Amino acid sequence: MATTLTIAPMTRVEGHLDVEVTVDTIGGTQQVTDAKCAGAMFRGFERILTGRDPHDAVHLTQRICGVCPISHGMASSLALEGAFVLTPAENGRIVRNLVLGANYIQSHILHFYHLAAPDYINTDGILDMSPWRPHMSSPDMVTGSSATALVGNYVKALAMRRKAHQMGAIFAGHMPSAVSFVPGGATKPVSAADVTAFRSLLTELRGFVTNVMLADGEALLSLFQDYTAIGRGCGNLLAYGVFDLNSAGTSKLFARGRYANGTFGTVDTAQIREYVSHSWYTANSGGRAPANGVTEPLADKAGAYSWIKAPRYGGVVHEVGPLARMWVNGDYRYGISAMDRIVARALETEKVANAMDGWLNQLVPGASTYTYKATPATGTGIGLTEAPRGALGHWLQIGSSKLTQYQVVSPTGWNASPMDDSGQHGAMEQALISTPVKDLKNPIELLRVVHSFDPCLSCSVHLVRPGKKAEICRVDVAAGV
Ligand code: NFE
Ligand code: MG
Repeated sequence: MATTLTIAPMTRVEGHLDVEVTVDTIGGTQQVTDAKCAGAMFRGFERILTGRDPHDAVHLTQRICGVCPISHGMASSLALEGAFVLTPAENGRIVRNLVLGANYIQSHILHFYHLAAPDYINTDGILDMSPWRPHMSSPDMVTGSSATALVGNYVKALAMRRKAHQMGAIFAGHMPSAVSFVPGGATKPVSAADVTAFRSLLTELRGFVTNVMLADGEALLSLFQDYTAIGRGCGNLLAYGVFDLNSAGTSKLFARGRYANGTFGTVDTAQIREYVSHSWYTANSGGRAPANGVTEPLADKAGAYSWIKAPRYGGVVHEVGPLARMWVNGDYRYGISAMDRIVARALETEKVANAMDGWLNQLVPGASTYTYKATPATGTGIGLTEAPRGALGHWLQIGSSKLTQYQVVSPTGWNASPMDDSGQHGAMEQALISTPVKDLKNPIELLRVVHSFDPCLSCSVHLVRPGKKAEICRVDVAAGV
């Protein structure tokens, strides 16, 4: 008999995510047979931006999210540089990469220790307190001295994240949102003392990532091998690429590319459309390329269940994120699964942190950090980058020197999207479907699969749905649905 499980809202994600799955027994295995992921909050940033001075976009879009603001600052800077026809100064390009790298390190440590690891640790008898209570438990969880060690690293990771923020703030002026980012580079002058201070924090963080986080990641991988076969999803991967290694953007630390139906391919942004048949937006908002996107909310729309639109590439569902980046770039090709996402993210942290040390050597203290150009009367720009959670794009148009159009397609929009007009489930929904669920009262498998994507709902729907009461960590088990 089919059972419906609702987790509303899902905890240990950024923002408001509701997950509803149907569980049934097929071939003797109790498993998920249908899944719906719903972004439960509308925010309207795209609408806020129109009519503004284009420079405002760098700062307003960073307020979309406190976890990945730097990526939004980077995407809007790149989009404005396209519209202004402006190439960033070398120092500015490097400074922005260093600040974004600091944000990657902070965000990936946050995901590994504070959002994902608790799904694998049983702290009974170790920590009977918040945030460890209430919690789901299962017999496969790490216990005893191994759990104590992981909890110790969880606490150390809090201090490491603070240091990553301090490091980024040296060139950002402020974290988590950067005040120094501008079209043309970054306004913070570079001094030799800045480079020394940054390197000192980076060296400490690199030690933690390599010696502690990667070791804990390897331990989880060996203990939870079954999760290399769980949560595969659509199997298609998309990366815009990130960390420009030259000011023309033709060389990147992570390449732009795609992997679909087992074949590698290039990325043509003309292939991207957002669909809304299952999202709370008007029909006029659907089937559009982001350059001409429309965001008209329509609460209570029949058949809709999310504030997230459904972005598709050539009509095909794609997953984005660290695994997609590492896969496309050739750094990680072991598999696509819940555990592969976690391991690829940890390995990516080390790769980015190591590259940052080299970028520090390329800074020229005292040299210009940005190139100024007056706002044009008209222009069009696309800013493609990678947030920690995956491919991020900003599309903008300028008319009469004001923003006339602004659209954001965020990583969690790709991963946590609802069904599209063809009825295809989003990447995370597909990853949930066929996930085994051993204990209906403790469906920990669902948390592990969802958390492997590191979803962020603040980024993906840019009013709380009236009449829908938020509840904390509720699991409804309604039989017979
Ligand atoms: Ni709010 Fe974000 C990242 C972006 S996820 S965390 O990383 O953009 O959609
Ligand atoms: Mg959008």
